[in-house]
Amino acid sequence: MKNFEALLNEKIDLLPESNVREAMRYSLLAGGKRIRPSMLYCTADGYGFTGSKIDDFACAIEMIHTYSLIHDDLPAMDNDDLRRGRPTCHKQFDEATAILAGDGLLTYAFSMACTGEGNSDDVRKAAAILAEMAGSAGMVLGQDLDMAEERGVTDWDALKKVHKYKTGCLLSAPLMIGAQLCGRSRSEIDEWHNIGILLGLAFQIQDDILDVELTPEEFGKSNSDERNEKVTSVTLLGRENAAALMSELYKEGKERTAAMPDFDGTELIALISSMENRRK
Ligand code: GRG
Repeated sequence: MKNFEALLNEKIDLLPESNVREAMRYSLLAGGKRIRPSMLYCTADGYGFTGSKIDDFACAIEMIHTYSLIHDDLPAMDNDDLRRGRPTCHKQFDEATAILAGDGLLTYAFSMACTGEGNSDDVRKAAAILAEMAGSAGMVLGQDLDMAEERGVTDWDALKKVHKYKTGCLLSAPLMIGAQLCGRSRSEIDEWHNIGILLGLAFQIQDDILDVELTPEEFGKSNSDERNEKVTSVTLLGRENAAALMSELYKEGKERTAAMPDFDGTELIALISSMENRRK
């Protein structure tokens, strides 16, 4: 991960010079935590696998994540001003450029996943996993449910479903893709999917807690939940119960990671522990 920032920058450099390219670079290189690519590197490492296809997918996942943040911040969605400690893409550039920057990152991600070293069946299947987890059976569905939730869903089961798709799917993707690139079985990939959904729920609950505990400056993003009168795990369960559930979910995620066959979970479990301790 040491050179990951440089790698992302090099990938952007390969695109033709343009305003939209610089908007893509602006949001991509604004200092995110890089949790999803880290999860992919740790998963591949746990299976003893290296190779440039891991780098391609790591960049692809981070680009898709960044596109989702850019679009989520738009006035038509959460209408936020601050992201990763800086003005959001549409504030720094303009709305049209921010939409295009998101589109550019999303499409470039699939170009990277599908080109470069190797064209094996595992690479094709890994690209299909990425599409499923990011698209309208995954994160996009979650965003749609989230907007419907603003129009009236108020119970915990409905909110859990939002988080499963909106947050969980893009945390499942690196685990599933890592396993797929290592040629693991469908049943193991399904278990990684489940582990990612658990971790996604824990991560989202933590986000809800941090959203009320931290100032926007400390958190690096606008606290728009309250402004948008959003139902969250904290408003539905209370802060203490939410925190207890978060810890339980992280614990289960680590236990199920440790139980994966032929997998050395040391690095991934350490990463999950660092996620659990995050304060931004
Ligand atoms: C617009 C299709 C579309 C989807 C948007 C990602 C998303 C879905 C919305 C962003 C708001 C949100 C609370 C998402 C839940 C996932 C989450 C906590 C994202 C933030 O991820 P971090 O903390 O961010 O990894 P950094 O900036 O560190 O990369």
